[in-house]
Amino acid sequence: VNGFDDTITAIATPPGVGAIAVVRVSGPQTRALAQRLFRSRQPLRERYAAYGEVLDERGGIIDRGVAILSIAPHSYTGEDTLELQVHGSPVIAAEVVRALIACGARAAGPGEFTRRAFALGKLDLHSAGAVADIISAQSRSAARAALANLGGGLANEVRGLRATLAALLEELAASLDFPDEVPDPDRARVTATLNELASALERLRRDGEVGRLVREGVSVAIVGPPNAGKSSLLNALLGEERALVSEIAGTTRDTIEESVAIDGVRVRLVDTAGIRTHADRLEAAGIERTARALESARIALIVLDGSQPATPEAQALLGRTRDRDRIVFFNKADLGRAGVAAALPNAIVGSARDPQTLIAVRAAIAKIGWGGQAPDLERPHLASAREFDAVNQALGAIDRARATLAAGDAIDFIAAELQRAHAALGHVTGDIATEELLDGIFARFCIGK
Ligand SMILES: Nc1nc2c(ncn2[C@@H]2O[C@H](COP(=O)(O)OP(=O)(O)O)[C@@H](O)[C@H]2O)c(=O)[nH]1
Ligand SMILES: [Mg+2]
Repeated sequence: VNGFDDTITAIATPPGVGAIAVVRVSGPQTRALAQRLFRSRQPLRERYAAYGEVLDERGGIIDRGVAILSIAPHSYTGEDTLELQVHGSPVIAAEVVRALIACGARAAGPGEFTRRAFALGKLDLHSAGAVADIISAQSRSAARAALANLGGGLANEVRGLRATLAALLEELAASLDFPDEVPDPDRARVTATLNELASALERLRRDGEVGRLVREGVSVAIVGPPNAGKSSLLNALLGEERALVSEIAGTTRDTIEESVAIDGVRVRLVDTAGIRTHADRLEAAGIERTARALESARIALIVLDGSQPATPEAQALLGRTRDRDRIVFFNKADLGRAGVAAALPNAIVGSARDPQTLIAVRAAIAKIGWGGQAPDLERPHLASAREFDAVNQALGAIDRARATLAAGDAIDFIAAELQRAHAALGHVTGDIATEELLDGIFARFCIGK
């Protein structure tokens, strides 16, 4: 891409009043605009902060502030850029943008600065997505994981895989084009290369699942009969008295959701109304919500009173959740173990008041949620459904190519599949990207980013 011919501008700081507001400019007219609209005693030097006056198109002073000029290609977008830091008044920032537009700049659309950076080769498409993920991260660990994606490591890896595919394709093409001179490629060797490619892609997909986990967290529904100690367990895991605890059955009638971090992963704990058959109307509505919470949660944490013989409700709940990911916790072990079912060897027997029990519950959540090993947040990983799709398509094509090879079919079928895999991976790095695709990706950015 040979540069853009227009110059864009936008307020980069959030709307509203703040300490400072930052107005950004990028494009070929940047230096001329800086000359005209910023006046300082010392001339503006590349990448030095200068203090001076921000002017309007008639030379009137809008504000005093700081300007930083960056010269292409050493800037965020890869173009000449200017950042004007003015007092954090929306009126002033808007006035600065207005003056810039009056002098020839254009208002930038969402993500347009980053889109230019991508177009000019400053970052790959995967890293561009990471910029938006950092900004929208909901937890410290999600921000760290997104940051790992900023470096371009994943794109490099995917480009390596594409290069291997391209080399194979070239080899296949040569034997297709010159069947008399070039011998057919060795099928065993091609198969071995495809096996390596497939395992690299499968690893990418596994790492991607970990990233998704960190971003989205894991939901745990705490369910069980009234008075089993569900709210007590929630409070103990949170380390605070969030839910009302009482000896009166049916105290919790609504679902309460709170998050805790386990191994850096956000775990959303949903405390629910106890499940029992004879309930009043209000309580029945709570039980209805419990059923929904149970359905949508990744893990069911079933709390039963282990000191009492099991009730039919407890048995029904155990039966209903037999085939899903669940943790069975027999509470109130300090009062006895009459209700502990010997047939459930993985159940936790203990007390919501006992720190050792809480450790066991946390470990059980970690084991089901992410295999018990703290996820590695520093490794770049697939981050969007679009990227997962692309890798899945590439894997599918490679699988079909392997099957074709094994069946001894013609080389041109294999080449067609490898071509597909090569193209699919190009969508991850952005080496292949249509305008529609880019529109969709950058639409979720803020203006000024
Ligand atoms: N002895 C004993 N009592 C408990 C334990 N856990 C909870 N309780 C008590 O059991 C009653 C019901 O607890 P709560 O958390 O409200 O149960 P929920 O209805 O399942 O939410 C309360 O009086 C708690 O203090 C425990 O481990 N041992
Ligand atoms: Mg409760």
